Amino acid sequence: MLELLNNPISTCSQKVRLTLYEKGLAFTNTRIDFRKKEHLTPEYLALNPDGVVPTLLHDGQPVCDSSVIMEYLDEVFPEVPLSPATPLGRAKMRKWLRFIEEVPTAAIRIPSFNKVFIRHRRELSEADLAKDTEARTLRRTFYAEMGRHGFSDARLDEFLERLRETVTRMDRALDGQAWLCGDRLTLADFCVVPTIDRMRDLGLAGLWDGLPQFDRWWTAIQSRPAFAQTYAPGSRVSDIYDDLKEPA
Ligand SMILES: N[C@@H](CCC(=O)N[C@@H](CS)C(=O)NCC(=O)O)C(=O)O
Repeated sequence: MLELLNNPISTCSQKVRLTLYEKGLAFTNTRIDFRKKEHLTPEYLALNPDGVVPTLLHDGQPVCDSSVIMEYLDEVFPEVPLSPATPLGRAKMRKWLRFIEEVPTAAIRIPSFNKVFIRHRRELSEADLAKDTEARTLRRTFYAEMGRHGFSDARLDEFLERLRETVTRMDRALDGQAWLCGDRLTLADFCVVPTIDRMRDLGLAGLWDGLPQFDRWWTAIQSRPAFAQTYAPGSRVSDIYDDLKEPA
């Protein structure tokens, strides 16, 4: 029995949903509500001490961290494999996973918070703002730097540069092969999809202008049924915040 504690618009949750759907695994999709701070309750923290989503419950046992969950699912349910067949191939995939976690996954948070999530902090009193920062077990420094007004333009530029570096690196890797790790779709491809989708949702698709191999990959991955299932209505920030919708 699989249950995914997650949130529709969370990019880390989307990585795991892509994996579950691609592998055709049945699971209970349980929503954790950020506005109600359900990820910071003692019950949730007992499962995931970092106070972040997603958490997978497999027969009641928690598995945390989205990339770990992806690898766990691929190991426990090997039908529809999403890892290369050889140790060297898997090492290369894990290199992509670590790069994606360290660089683009961290970088996309800055434009996401500046453009979208900061609005919820602007409304808070000084005392509540301090309390909100203090409650973030894993990310107090990040929230403190963001404050009530968001990250500085210099910080934003630094992180947009990292996103551009990511798509450029992907474009080079995809020259002559269908997917990031060769001819087989792997967890590495799914790991980066939510960052790319969020970039587009925030109006940052211009960052991959002039990258034809990347464009081909992006078209191919969006045509997978797992992509449509993962991005059901309500899964993008533009589904929720009217000012982010594209003009009709
Ligand atoms: N390394 C963790 C990070 C998870 C993470 O940062 N989740 C975000 C949503 S994508 C979250 O729960 N944020 C809650 C918060 O900032 O309070 C993973 O990959 O699962």
